[in-house]
Amino acid sequence: MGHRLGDVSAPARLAAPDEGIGPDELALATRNHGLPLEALRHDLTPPGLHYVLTHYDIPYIPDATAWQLTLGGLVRRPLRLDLAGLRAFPQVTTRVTLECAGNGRALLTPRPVSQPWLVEAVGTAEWTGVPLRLLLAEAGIEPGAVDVVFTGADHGVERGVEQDYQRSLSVEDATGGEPEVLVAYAMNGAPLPPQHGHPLRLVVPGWYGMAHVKWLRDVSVVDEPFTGFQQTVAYRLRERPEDPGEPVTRIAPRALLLPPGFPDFMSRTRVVRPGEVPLEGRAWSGRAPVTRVEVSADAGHTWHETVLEPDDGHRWAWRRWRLAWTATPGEHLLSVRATDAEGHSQPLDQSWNRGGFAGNLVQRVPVLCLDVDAPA
Ligand SMILES: Nc1nc2c(c(=O)[nH]1)N[C@H]1C(S)=C(S)[C@@H](COP(=O)(O)O)O[C@H]1N2
Ligand SMILES: [Mo]
Repeated sequence: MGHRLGDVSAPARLAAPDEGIGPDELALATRNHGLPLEALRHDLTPPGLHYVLTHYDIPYIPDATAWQLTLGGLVRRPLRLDLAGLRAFPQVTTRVTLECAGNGRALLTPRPVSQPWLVEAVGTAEWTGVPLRLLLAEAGIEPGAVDVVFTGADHGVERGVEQDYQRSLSVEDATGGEPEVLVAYAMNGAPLPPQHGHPLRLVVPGWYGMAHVKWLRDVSVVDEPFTGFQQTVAYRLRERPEDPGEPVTRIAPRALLLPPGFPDFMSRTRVVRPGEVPLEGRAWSGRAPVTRVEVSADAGHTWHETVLEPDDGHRWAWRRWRLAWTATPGEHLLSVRATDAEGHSQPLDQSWNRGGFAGNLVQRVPVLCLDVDAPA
């Protein structure tokens, strides 16, 4: 018998009531990183500031020209394509706001022990690549196809299950064209950086991050529902370990505030001077376009409608919003919430699930307005 790497049937751990962030969560938080919120100012997130989440190791791919993407399973003509072969297909560029399904997890009670995000697991990039449906049309999907399985080159073990990182989409979601799923080879006009999937990744606009398989090496069409770990064990919304749970899919609406003023180093409290303080931020939803963003300066008692900028055709990207706020000396708690065209909005009290997935609690930003002159 080899060493045991965990109990396959054991659910993910929940933190005890007063348990602080431990070394295991800290180890994840130093490998993965969030968007520094001041970077909400950029329409397109500079790649080094885009959040990163990687379950296992970032694969070492020194020579992208040797990379091969295989497309097989239930298809008439299995394909093997290198980057030059992929570039021969029509190319599409889509601006996409990507958010980790675990965003907000560390604010939950009890806290699911995993990557401890607060609100910053987000970024927006322009992804360029081949529409997946064109590759599948070239391969020719056979009758009886159910799911399309995507495999990354990274390998690891998770709760006792050794695996390649794998996720699936239904044939309908993979080929429907709305949103257009991409096999992407460029991010903001440059080859993908190592941490974002170099040289190839899947991009599924509007879906939480787990669907966007990085270091994509294989696409397989299968005739039964895919039951891989990341599909049926992780990334389910369940309150009890034994629940089958609903799958995590599209991004719930969220708005974030570009932090006003300047920060206190440790508490991150924002410091502003009295008078008009321009507030701005971003809002997005993978379910339907964002139609409204509101700000509260009194902990959610009264809400003020902000001015939402047009999306300029970037349906899958965040939109900027703005509001002028008059700060008075003292402590304030700013809150912001988004609502989309289907009426989905953000809760003031977060519902809970064991994985800490798909949360979208309103952001709360403590601000201290100081009525003193700035130091020289
Ligand atoms: N192969 C592979 N793809 C992956 C992951 C991974 O660990 N391995 N993590 C997923 C998760 S959970 C998220 S949130 C996004 C993060 O994408 P980013 O690091 O480019 O922001 O990648 C997804 N794709
Ligand atoms: Mo994620």
